[in-house]
Formats: sequence, structure tokens, C-alpha cells
Amino acid sequence: MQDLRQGAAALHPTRDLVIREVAATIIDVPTLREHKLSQTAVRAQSYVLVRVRLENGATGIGEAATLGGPRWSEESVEAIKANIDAYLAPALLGRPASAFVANGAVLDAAAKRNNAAKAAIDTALHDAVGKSLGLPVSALLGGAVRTSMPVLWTLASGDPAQEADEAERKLGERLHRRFKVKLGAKAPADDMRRMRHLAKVLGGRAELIADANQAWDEPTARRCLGELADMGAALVEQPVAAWNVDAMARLRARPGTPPLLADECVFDIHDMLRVGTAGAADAVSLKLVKHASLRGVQDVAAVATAAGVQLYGGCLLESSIGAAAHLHVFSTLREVEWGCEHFGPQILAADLVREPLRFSDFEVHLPQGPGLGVEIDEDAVRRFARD
Ligand code: MUC
Ligand code: MG
Repeated sequence: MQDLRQGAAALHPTRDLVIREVAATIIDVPTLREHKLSQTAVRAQSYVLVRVRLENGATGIGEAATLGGPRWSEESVEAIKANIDAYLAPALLGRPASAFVANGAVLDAAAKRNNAAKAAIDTALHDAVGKSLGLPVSALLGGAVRTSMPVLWTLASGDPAQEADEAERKLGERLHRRFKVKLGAKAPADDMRRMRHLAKVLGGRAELIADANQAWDEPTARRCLGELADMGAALVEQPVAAWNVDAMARLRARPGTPPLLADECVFDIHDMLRVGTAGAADAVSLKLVKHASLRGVQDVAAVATAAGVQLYGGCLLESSIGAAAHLHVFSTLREVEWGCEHFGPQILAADLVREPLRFSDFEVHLPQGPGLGVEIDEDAVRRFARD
């Protein structure tokens, strides 16, 4: 048995798909307003744009998103670029781009975790192979079962009056009718007052969910979850620290707790199995920055589904590049009960692709065409590249 993770020459049907170049560029794009979470606040989104070039001249793009430097997770764009340049890219040169699973194993041998970096490379390889074969990325992942999905907007200025106005605008434009409210940056009493205001203004016309980004200890979460249930919150995301899966299970078992969404506590299939068997969540947020590859999203989704945990299409405020990548893999999942949150292209002052994703009738649409179905805007890259 020849192990396909060794050597490169014997792997590919033709030399056309051999990886000849992997380049990483740091990009900083301003946002239209400040975006505040429990541990960080941003006025710009920083990404690493990954570009690959194959023997046949085909190119592919991928995006590693971060949120507030190494504060949402441990990866920062500086570290992502450094590890791609020094470890991940060299491991792939000369290998066939279409050996996605074997390439993933080679990346795991080259570096532990570094999931956002690996996911960006995996996305770029799928884009380049899709364009070489004239197939959309979704077709390389088993095929799409839908071409659009509901998409929510996140309210995160921290000012309830501004947030109510923003939500009214999004509702009026028929863009979003589910809103995620970022909690945890202020004292719980302030957060509950803010949430109560939004529930009063939007109640009956829009659905509200909340994301505390790990901000509360268990007693505080008990109090807040009860109040959020009274306000009609449809889902509450990561109320306690990622390590405290047992607390999530205890909170979820209490009568009157709203459905809980696992985010920072689920990065890989083992985390998902633990959360599922502990009964710690009703749904899980799927994100490329956590699951390290497009198939990794499918793997975590399969474990979740096996455990009866619903699926939620997560994001880290990606541009249309990263959002398209997520939409391709989400489109191959039979059920994504909670839709997605890929509002990122709309909060950026400018997008990185020629034709940003299409948002209409409260849904976001899967871009058509080979590969990701989006084309890089070189002027935007020049404008926002860090150096
Ligand atoms: C998170 O924790 O969900 C997703 C949307 C948003 O506003 O923040 C991100 C990260
Ligand atoms: Mg979250």
C-alpha cells in the first residue's frame, strides 16, 4: 500500500494540478462602524489573503479571518502569514492540489492547530482545482443542496438606539430579520437593559439571538439566561468560557433556559463529540477558522448531527472571499437549521472581490461559476494590503 502522504509525483492524474506557489498577504479593511464583543472591539477587519498557483497556471484564493488580533482565537494575521510562509506553504509545494485530504494530513504534520491558516490554504486549493476542472467548490464537496440560505445581521455598537435604527434599516431593506446581539462587553445589567430595549422595538417583527462570547461565569449566566428567555431570545451563544462544557450542560438542563449555541467550545470533532455527549448545546456554530478545512466543517457537522445538535453557519466577519467559501460547504449540508451569519461583506467599507455576494429577501446567495465563483479585486488588494 503506497501512503499518499509521502512523496508527490505518484499522486496526481496529471501534472497540471501540481502546486507551484502559495503566497500570503495581510489585508486590513476598515469597517463601517465599531464592532464590539466581550473581549475586543474592532474598527477594521484584518485578513490573510492566500493565493495559490498551479502548474497549469490556474490560481485560487482563500481567506483567513481574525477578529481583534489574537483575541477571538489565538491566531493573528501576523502569525498566520508567518506560519504559512515558514511551514505550511513549503510543505505543499510540488504536491497535487486535488489531494485535499492527503494535503490536510501534510499540513497537520507541518504545524499543530493554525486552523485559520490551514482553512485559507484549503479554500484556495479548492478554488484553483474547481477553476481547472470547471466545477464549483460545492461540487468538489459532494454537491450543493441549496443555492441560498437565511442570513442574520449582528448588532454590536453597544448603543441600543443606534442598534434599533440599524435593525430597522436592515428589516426595511429586506436584508435581515434575525439579529444577533453582542453581549458581555458591559455589565450584565446594562446588557439586559439593552437587550430588553431591542426586544421591545423589534419584537414580533424580527428574531433576536445573543452571543456573550464566553463573558459570564455560571451564576451570572443562570441569571442572564432566565432574563433572555423572558425576552424571547431564540438562541444564546457561548454564555460561559469555552472550557466550561459542564456548566453549559447544567445551564441547558435548567427549565426555562433558551436553546444554547456552542461556538468557542467546539473547534474540532473531539470537542463536538464532548459537547454532544454532554448535552451541552442545542446547536453548533460552524466556522472555517475553527475547523481548519472545508471537509473539516463537514466532519464537525456530521458529529453534531449524529448527536442531535443542530447546525448554524458561523462566521468571523469574512469578506466575500471567506463568506463564499463557507457558503459552498454549507450548501452541501442537508440541513443548516439556523441559517448563517455571513453579513461580513456588508460591514466592510469595501469588499475584496469584483462582485460582492448577493443579499436579497433575507437570504445570501451562493455565487455561481467554477471554483468559489468570486474574483479578486486587485485594486482593493493593493489599496488595503498592509505592506
Ligand atoms: C462570534 O463569536 O460569533 C460572528 C459574528 C460576530 O459579530 O462575531 C463573530 C464571532
Ligand atoms: Mg460566537
